[in-house]
Amino acid sequence: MANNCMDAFILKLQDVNAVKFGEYKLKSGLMTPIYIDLRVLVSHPALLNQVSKLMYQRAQDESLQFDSVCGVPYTALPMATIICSTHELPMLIRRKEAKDYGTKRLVEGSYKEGDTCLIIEDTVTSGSSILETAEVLHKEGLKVTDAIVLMDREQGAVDMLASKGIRLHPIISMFKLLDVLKAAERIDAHTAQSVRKFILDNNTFSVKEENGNDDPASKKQRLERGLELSYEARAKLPNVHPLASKLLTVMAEKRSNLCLSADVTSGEDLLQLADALGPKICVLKTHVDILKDYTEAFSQKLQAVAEKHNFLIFEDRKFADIGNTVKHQYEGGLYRISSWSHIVNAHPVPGSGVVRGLASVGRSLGRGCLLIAQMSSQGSLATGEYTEATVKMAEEHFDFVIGFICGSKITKRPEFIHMTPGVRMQAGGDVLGQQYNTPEEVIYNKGSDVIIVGRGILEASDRLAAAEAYRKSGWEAYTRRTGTSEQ
Ligand code: S5P
Repeated sequence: MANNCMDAFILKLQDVNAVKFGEYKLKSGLMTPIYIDLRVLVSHPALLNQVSKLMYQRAQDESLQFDSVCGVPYTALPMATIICSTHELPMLIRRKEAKDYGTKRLVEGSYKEGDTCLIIEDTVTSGSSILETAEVLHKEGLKVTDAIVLMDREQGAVDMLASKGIRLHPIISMFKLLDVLKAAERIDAHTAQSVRKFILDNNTFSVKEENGNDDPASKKQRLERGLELSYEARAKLPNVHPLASKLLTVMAEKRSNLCLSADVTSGEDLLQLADALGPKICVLKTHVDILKDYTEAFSQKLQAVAEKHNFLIFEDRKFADIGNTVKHQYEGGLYRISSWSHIVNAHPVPGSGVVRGLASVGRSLGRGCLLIAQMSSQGSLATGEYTEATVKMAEEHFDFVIGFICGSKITKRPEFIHMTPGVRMQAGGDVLGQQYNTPEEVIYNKGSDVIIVGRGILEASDRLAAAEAYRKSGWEAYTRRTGTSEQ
């Protein structure tokens, strides 16, 4: 939906009193300065139709696969009904209590074990109502991978449900709602600010549970940025790609979010570097086409060093052609990249064919791809809508895309890994347009996951000491950001 249509829709919700400001009690007992009451929508059929249309559209946009739809009782029941009736989809009804006569079923409708059910909800705070419904469906042998909600109060539901293996797709978020109402002068700046503060101060998802630490000082900062799961917790998410899971596990085990950009020009130098610095890194990044003496024996030795030191190999090939061409470039030629590199990257500029071409070679080998969503170089064209479209492309190909090359965190989805180049202890740049940020800035402030460091280490007189300094700096920024403690 275009932005102005969405804005008009939000204003209509307020017109029918579905958004109220004042002092209201939430299901949890907590008092809130804003209350979303979508029960009134049954009295406004045109609006109810519009909600159902938005929800179905979202399912289409996300290419969600499901066998049936279930609305969380009661407010979302008519929404699910309209979606299912309009598109002739099977619906399930979850009873709140089993009848004490007849079949005593908790879920009405026909289904078979292993079917996937899409959950529809009107508003979420913590996500507990969706979880309750999902648990009832699970007991019946159904799978729940996704839920669509009209209004997300942004108080922890996305992260809580993600930790349970359910992706939540909100149509409107609290902050968006506040922005629209304020821009239309329906609320004043003070009200918008006090609601924002309330939301940030009242995140319902316990960080303690996930990370074993609940330091309130850093908690506020984490909440402001969107809650953070530890690398270990992310490695265990049900929808995480096996290679991303492996990388997150390596990072946690080695206490390293450092990727060495091994930009040297001889194979022998590269192998020595990999062996010497291997213990400090989670990924070793190569540009195989700058080696003057590449041989297949080199790639075999590199794989042996990677196994010895437990790091992943990332060939920074930056594929950028049509699917059929990149398929050959990835699989064949002199380098046969797919045979030795765990990770490759691609520019999304050709459209999704580039990912599909690479995936046709790499998926069955368990390889993964990073999409280049932003670049560190001055004047890069990869910004704004291009970056947003890149995230969407990644979401559509999450069976092969494991994350992004980017300057900062660009998606809240914890399954994706953000890797950032242009990192040096001293911010600045080079004469050819490279721009540098510090590890602290990239990991702590910009919320990225992995620092990619080349010359910061390669030009140091003691490369091992430099690698350790970058590892330590990146790791400390991560532990501070997530509230996990450095032991
Ligand atoms: O936007 C980017 C993307 C990449 S992958 N900017 C980059 O600098 N890179 C790569 O990261 C670049 O090709 C080089 O290998 C490394 C940065 O090297 P450094 O020496 O400037 O740290």
